[in-house]
Amino acid sequence: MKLTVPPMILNAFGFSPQAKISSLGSGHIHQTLLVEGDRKFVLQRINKNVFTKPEVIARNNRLAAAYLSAHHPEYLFPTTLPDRNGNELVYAEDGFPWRVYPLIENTLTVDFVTSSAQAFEAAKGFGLLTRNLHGIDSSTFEPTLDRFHDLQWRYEQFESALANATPTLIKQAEGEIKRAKEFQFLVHQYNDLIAGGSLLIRITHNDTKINNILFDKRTGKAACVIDLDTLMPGYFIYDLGDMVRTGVSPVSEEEQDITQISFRKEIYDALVEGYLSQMKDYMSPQELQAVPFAGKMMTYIMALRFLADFLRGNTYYTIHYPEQNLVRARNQLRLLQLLHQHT
Ligand code: GN1
Ligand code: MG
Repeated sequence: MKLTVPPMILNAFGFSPQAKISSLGSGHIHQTLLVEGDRKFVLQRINKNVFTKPEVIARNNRLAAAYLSAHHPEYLFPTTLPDRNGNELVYAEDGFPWRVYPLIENTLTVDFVTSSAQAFEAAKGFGLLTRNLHGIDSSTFEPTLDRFHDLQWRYEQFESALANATPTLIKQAEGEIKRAKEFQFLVHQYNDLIAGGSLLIRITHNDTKINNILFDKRTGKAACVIDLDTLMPGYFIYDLGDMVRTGVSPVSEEEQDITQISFRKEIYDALVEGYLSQMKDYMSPQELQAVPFAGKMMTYIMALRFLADFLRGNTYYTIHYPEQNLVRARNQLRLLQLLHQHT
C-alpha cells in the first residue's frame, strides 16, 4: 500500500519535504518507512486500530531503556528520537501516531532462517534481551495488547468466531476447524502450566520472528532486537515458541503448498541452544521442562488466530487474496502436527 506522510509529521520530526522516503521491512501491522536525508531514519506509523494504547508501548520501552542503560550500558536497545517538542509520538490529523528511530547502520534483516548458526544467533539475541531485563520489576509494565499470547483466550476467540461465522466460510474451513479442535488439549496443558505457577513472569519480546533481529552485516552476529511494541510481561515459552514457529520450517507461514513444510531438527536444536545459552541460568527446572511445549503452543495460537480471522471475514491481518488467512491457518496446523511428532 502506498502511504504518503502528512506534511505535519515530516515537519514535526524536522524532515525536509524533499527527503527520499521508501518502504521498509515486512511487518503485517504498522507502516514502516525509510527516510533518507543527510542521515537515515526509520519512520513508523503505528496502527492504532491494533495497538490502541500507543502511550503504553512508549512507556514500557522507556522503562526498559532506563533499566538497560543503568545495568547493561553496553547493550544496544533501540529508542525513539523525540520530535521538535520532545514528543516520542506525534499524532497526525487522522489520530494515528508516528514515531522515529535512528536507522542502525551496517545491519540487515533476514526473513528466513537458512542455517543453524543464524538460528543460534537469533535465539541468543532474543534470550539476551530477557536476560538483561532480569531483575526489572515487571509489575511496572503494562500489557500493550491484553492477553496477547493467552492460549485459553485465543481458543475462546476462535470458538466465538466459529459461532458467528457464515455457513459458507465454515464449509470452506471445515478441515482446518476440525484439526484445530483436535489440538485443544494444548489449551489444557497451557492452563495447567500457568495455574501451577511453573513459569516465571518476565519481560518478553512476544514477536520473535527472525526478521525482528538486526544482524551485523560483517560478523553475522545479532546486533539488536527490533519491533518492541509487545515488550511486556510474559513467559519464556512465548519467545522461544515463536522462534520455533517461525524458524523451524524451511518455508514461511505464507506457504500454500504444505508439503514444503518440514521440521528441521538442526534448526530446532540451534534455536533452543541459542536461547538457553543466555537464559538457562535464570530458568527453573520446571521452565526447562516446558521447553518442548513452547513451539507447539505458539504455533497453535497462530493457527487459531489466522483461522478465527478468516471466519470473522479478515478483520485483523492484512491479506492479498481472500483465502490467505485460511492458507496460513492450514500451514500452521501442518507445522503443529510436525512439532507434535518431533518435540
Ligand atoms: C503480526 O506485524 P508482524 O508481522 O510483526 C502479529 C504477530 C504474529 C505475526 C504473524 C501485534 O506481527 O503476533 O505472530 O503477525 N502481531 C500482532 O505473521 O498481532
Ligand atoms: Mg516485525
